[in-house]
Amino acid sequence: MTYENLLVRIEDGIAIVTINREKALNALNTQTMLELQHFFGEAAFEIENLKGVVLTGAGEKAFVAGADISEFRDLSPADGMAFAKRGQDVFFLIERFHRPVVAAVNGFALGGGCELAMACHLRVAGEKARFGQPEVNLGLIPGYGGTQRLVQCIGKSRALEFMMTADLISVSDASHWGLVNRVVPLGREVEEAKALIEKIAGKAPFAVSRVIECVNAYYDEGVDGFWKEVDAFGECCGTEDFREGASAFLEKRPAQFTGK
Ligand code: CO8
Repeated sequence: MTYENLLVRIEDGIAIVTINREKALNALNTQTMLELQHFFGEAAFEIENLKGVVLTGAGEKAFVAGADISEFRDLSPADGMAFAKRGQDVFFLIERFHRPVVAAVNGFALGGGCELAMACHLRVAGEKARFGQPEVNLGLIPGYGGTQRLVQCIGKSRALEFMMTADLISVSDASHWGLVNRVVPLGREVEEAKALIEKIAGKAPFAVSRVIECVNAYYDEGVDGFWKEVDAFGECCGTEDFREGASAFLEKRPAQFTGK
């Protein structure tokens, strides 16, 4: 698939994916969602020795200012459901991706943009980033998983206030509330996100993928996360990287993980 709205480059084994619709503040239109679906569902699996993905927005103003409002003025209830479901499915691909996905939030992360950042495993935000779920201003609610992931990220009380008031919050509040992992100087978002992925890439990749899976299991209805952990722990014990990690510790040397 040739991308119109995503720029993808690989640096040191890390995919930097930039949503490139600067004039519309990187709003998520249908084409962009299809491209994200293709990248996280197919293309990323073809990148050899991928350490992780940094997701960011083009320009200095916005990470993503939401779903593209021009596309949904005339949605019927059935269309709205289909729109929301399709978006949620794309974001699940990100949340369940086997390598770390870090949002480098370089400006406004509003509506679907805030939801996209929350679907990533980690969030690194620049000092001028602003977060908001302003859908009630449009007569809507978040539709890409925001009502659920916000509660997971910041708790029910703050999530309700955030969504019902539609207030935009500063990066310091977002950090205080636990919505972002790191606040970094303006312009450093991508580099710091890459540094975080580099750090994780020094660990055993299979174990990291199982951490992601088990943490996600906590939120999966009908899944016993404790059992999932037992299962994944056993799987890790069957890897060469486990032998290497334990041997390296006992031999007082750095571990050399191979991903096997
Ligand atoms: N969709 C489409 N275009 C947008 C969007 C958007 N979300 N945000 C900004 N733009 C466009 C503007 O229309 C403008 O275009 P143009 O230059 O052609 O007029 C351009 O980007 C620049 O924007 P502004 O002139 O408004 O820039 P300002 O600096 O004055 O304001 C803001 C910046 C505060 C970010 C302002 O643009 C804004 O409030 N944007 C909308 C934010 C918003 O409401 N986001 C939520 C959208 S709804 C959503 O995300 C729901 C997700 C779930 C959907 C489920 C399926 C239905």
